[in-house]
Amino acid sequence: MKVVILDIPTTEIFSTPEFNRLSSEVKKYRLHDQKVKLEDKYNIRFSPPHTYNRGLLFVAAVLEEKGVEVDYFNGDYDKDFWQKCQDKIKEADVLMASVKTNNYPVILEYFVQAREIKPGITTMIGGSHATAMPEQCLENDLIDFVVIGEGEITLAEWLDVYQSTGDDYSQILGLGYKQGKEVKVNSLRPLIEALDALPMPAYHLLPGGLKEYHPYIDTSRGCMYQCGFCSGPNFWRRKMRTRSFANFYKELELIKSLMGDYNFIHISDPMLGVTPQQLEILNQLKEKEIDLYFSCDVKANYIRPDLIQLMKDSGIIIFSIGIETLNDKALTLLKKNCTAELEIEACRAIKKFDGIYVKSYWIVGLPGEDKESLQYNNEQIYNLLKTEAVDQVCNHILVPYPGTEFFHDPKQFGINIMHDDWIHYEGRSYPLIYKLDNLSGDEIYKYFLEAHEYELKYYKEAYPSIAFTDEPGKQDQDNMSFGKYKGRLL
Ligand code: B12
Ligand code: SF4
Repeated sequence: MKVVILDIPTTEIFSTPEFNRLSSEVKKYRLHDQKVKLEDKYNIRFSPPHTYNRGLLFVAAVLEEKGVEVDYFNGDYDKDFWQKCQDKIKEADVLMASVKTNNYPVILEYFVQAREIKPGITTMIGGSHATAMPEQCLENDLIDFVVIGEGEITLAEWLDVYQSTGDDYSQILGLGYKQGKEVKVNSLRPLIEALDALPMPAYHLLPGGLKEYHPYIDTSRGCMYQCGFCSGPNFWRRKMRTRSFANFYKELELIKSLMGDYNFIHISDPMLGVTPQQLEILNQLKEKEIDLYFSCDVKANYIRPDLIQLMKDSGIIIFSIGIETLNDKALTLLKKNCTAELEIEACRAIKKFDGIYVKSYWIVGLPGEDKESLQYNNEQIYNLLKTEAVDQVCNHILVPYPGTEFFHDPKQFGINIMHDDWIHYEGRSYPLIYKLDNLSGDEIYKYFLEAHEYELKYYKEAYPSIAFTDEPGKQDQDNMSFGKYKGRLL
């Protein structure tokens, strides 16, 4: 049996010339800032920025374990992947992809073409969007199977039925399928407890090898929080499971052996340093001389000096923290369990440690905001950079993703969603797909752009002697546009 996997992480961002100019300029300063504060200090060697979907590499590993021949194509690394993949599609039995909301239309576009190349090819999707909207996905003729939530065991069970003479999928938990024209969605599968029993991600399938991508690893799966903008809680049901150190370290050594001369890895747990097993992993990692540096995500709610010390001793030098907003009313509506004061205290506590770099993530246009609070956030962005409470700010516009209360019960939050044209469900796209009762989409976008102006104001003061001469906007357009999408299905 043959399977083709399409990994298409990058999709079109419908931006404006103002945004392209600002973000391109900001990006250059950020890179410079990172070079001065990190790369030169630690001799960090970052890998190329290509990205891959780690979930799909688990999927591929399960298929290979079951003796399936897998061809994997990565649209971010290889812009000609579609040319190369067509012959493989002709020979394949099944076509698989992972679906986040805004790459869904792009994936459908490829599925249309795949069915022209090989009529009747079986299709299967999984991922955040497929998990949040299984029925809606299956109503599309292009989708035969949907895997809801974690994929490994569901996929293995599905394969047994698919390869047998029978076609009874009704007993496979976590699977959506069609019986004739009727859409069927089975009950949810319990989360996988034995993470150590999972295969290692199939890194050997990455075109060009792992050294061509920014690598990441996790110590756990899941998250206990329920931030209103995140579909993670719907996916992971607010439970966390952690790997053993031995299993984590085995993957870390594998990654290191594949990443060439680069020495920086992102630890992608939604939150690191909360479970006792995660602390054990960090404690053991700090004893190893693996000569790697890491970035990770933390939350203000649980960060404290002894944990920061432990993380630093384990090689973590970039901490990303989701501030989102400094408006307590909006933070309450978000169910962040955190106040603006705590967010800032956490940043300052991390920055007290010498040589640590703090990235802060912000969301513009949350319910509970008004013009004054958005203006205040932007002024504070400048102040926090200036007083070195944070080193970097990354702004996104709110996207009410399927799987969140903001999407399924928007009125309760004063959110008005305009359409479900998924390609626009991206935190930098314009025009916005929603407005608030008290703020139009254009008003929110104005504050989003101004946030970049405040960031630039700081950088220009911090690095007055730097002049960037490249054509503004060009670099960003190259990075962001994924020109294959034609939108003919919308
Ligand atoms: C780590 C993370 C990242 C990492 C890595 C992302 C990646 N490439 O996978 C980084 C930082 C790069 C990232 C970036 C982005 N992310 Co992110 N990210 C997460 C986070 C915190 C955890 C996801 C994770 O690693 N899961 C573990 C892996 C193993 O699970 P998985 O990838 O889902 O795969 C499993 C199943 O889904 C299933 N599966 C998936 N696909 C398929 C396909 C088949 C055929 C089968 C059988 C099974 C299957 O099996 C896999 C193995 O169990 C979640 C939030 C959360 N708490 O879940 C957000 C989340 C997934 N991200 C999100 C978004 C929007 C983004 C960005 C678009 C943000 C942006 N504007 O740039 C980018 C897109 C990046 C990209 N190029 O794909 C959203 C997706 C929402 C949605 N409905 O689309 C989430 C849910 C957060 C949110 N805001 O709600 N992200
Ligand atoms: S944003 Fe992060 S902390 Fe909040 S629910 Fe999602 S994964 Fe968890």
